[in-house]
Amino acid sequence: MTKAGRLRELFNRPGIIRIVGAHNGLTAMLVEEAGFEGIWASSLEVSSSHLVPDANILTMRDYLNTAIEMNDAVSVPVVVDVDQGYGNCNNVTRMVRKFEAAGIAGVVMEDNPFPKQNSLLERKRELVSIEEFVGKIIAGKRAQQTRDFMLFARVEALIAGYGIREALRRARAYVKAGADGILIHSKRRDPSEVIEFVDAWNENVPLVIVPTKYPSLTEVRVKTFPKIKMVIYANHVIRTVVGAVRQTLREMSETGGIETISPKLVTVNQLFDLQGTFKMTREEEMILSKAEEIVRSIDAERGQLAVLPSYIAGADLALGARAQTPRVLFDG
Ligand code: SPV
Ligand code: MG
Repeated sequence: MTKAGRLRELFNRPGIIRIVGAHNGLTAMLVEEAGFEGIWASSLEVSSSHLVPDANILTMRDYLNTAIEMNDAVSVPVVVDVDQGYGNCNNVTRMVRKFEAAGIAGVVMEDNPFPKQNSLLERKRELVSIEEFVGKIIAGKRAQQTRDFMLFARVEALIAGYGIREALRRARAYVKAGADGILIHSKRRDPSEVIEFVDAWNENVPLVIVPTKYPSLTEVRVKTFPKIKMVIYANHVIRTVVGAVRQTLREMSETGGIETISPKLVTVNQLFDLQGTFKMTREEEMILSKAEEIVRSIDAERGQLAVLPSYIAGADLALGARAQTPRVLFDG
């Protein structure tokens, strides 16, 4: 099954889907390891990891490359935050083709103008017209090649201060245009406006929320609103990374060395394991012994002095230290 198929399946089964923001292969893998259902390729996480503002400074290609790295690292679906689609409807067409072809399960596109600014930033903002964004959704849905790929429309009307009525008006238009789900975003410190929106929602399309600013809406409470199907924990990994790295570096500097910090850290062997080093070595040895077996059988058939052909000698070098020099085999 494709990852888009898996995401669809998650939407069709009971319960909420929890996806967590990550910014590279390692952090995506850690999210899966912790048991979450998917990865949020967050523009805030990815731009922070490049140390540039979350304001379309990175390009679609930067986000695509990072999403591919994350997708390769996990078996769960990756949902990519594609900002406003990196331009107009023509950019959206290409964006959907590229992310879908890369095996990404779905994308979330927001009705912000280009360049965007992060939704949690306290700044005055205007959204694009409903017509423009509806056109972008139509373009995105027309561009997808498979049935399962999901395109979510993200409504920024509450963030922009346009109010619930406008948020609902936009969301309904986006559903008509073909959106597979609606992300209703809010930066209020209490969930009341999101709950008001959810209560008024009567379309047969699931809702998605990002409770960064209203963490009191825990999963136990979310489950009492069946229209909310997916929760995004958007930026908690990169915030953890910054805090943890700072703490380690402070201790190393203050204690004048690594003696106190070393026992508290993940071991180098654990890193090797996470990287797949041991698995790689086992495979390498298996391949080498198969290669040796082939050569032995050929030599046995010929029953004569044989020199390893140069392509096998080359393979030996590529495979590492076990056979660095061409060997002369004497059989019988
Ligand atoms: C992100 O994680 O990049 C998001 C969510 O878009 S927010 O930062 O809340 O806008
Ligand atoms: Mg974002």
